[in-house]
Amino acid sequence: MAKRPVALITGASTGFGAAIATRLADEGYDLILLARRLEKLQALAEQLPVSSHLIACDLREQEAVRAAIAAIPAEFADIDVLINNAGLALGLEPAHRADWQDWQQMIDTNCTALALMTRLILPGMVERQKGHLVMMGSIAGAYAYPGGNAYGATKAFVEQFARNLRADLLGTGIRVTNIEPGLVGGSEFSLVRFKGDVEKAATVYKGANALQPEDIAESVAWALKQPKHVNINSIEIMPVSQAHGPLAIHRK
Ligand code: 8X3
Repeated sequence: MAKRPVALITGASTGFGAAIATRLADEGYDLILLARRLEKLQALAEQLPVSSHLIACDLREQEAVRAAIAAIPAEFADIDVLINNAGLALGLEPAHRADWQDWQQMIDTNCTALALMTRLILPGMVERQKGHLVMMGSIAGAYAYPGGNAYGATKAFVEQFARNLRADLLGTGIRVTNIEPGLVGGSEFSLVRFKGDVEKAATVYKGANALQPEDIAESVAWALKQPKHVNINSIEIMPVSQAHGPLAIHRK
């Protein structure tokens, strides 16, 4: 029997990550699921009808990440797809009032950890001359909004990193796609952003008919299943209820 392709998904325990895991299991992938919370990963893996290897670690602990990647069992080691999904937004304060620790954590997770995962997984893909890197960007990487400050900047890093990877990987057959979602409910995104304030988080989605994590998983699955000569550079996706705003002008 042909070996099933392997996808490694970061931030796999909830939200986009869990939806992508579920969708890729349907698409015939075996899975490496990485997140901080082992119980959540176990609960997810139990529901999926595929082989999975679980990695419980904090992506900001670089030595632990390196060790976990080096210890991936042989049957999962030839990774076909890396879904760099883990990331977070913290706070919506204007830059001069923002919490420095929040900025640090977003940069460490959204930029540094994403770059480290890419750097660790890429050599094997290049050796095998195949693979697909999927980055979880955001519309916040392209469009400014009040309070988006460091979060949007981390996603701009992701967008340009994906473009530059394509430049480096030309001729290798490896594909790179940046997914750029707008408003998506049904995940812990706003709960994390507002530090557990359930009411504030719910307000973000009220009456908006926001996208759901399954919509993002659908975009990922579509990009992955394009013919091998097709690279989807980016997918910007919003709910119908969301649109770009006008540029702001302050008048006296
Ligand atoms: C999530 C989209 O608009 O909340 O990355 O920044 S937004």
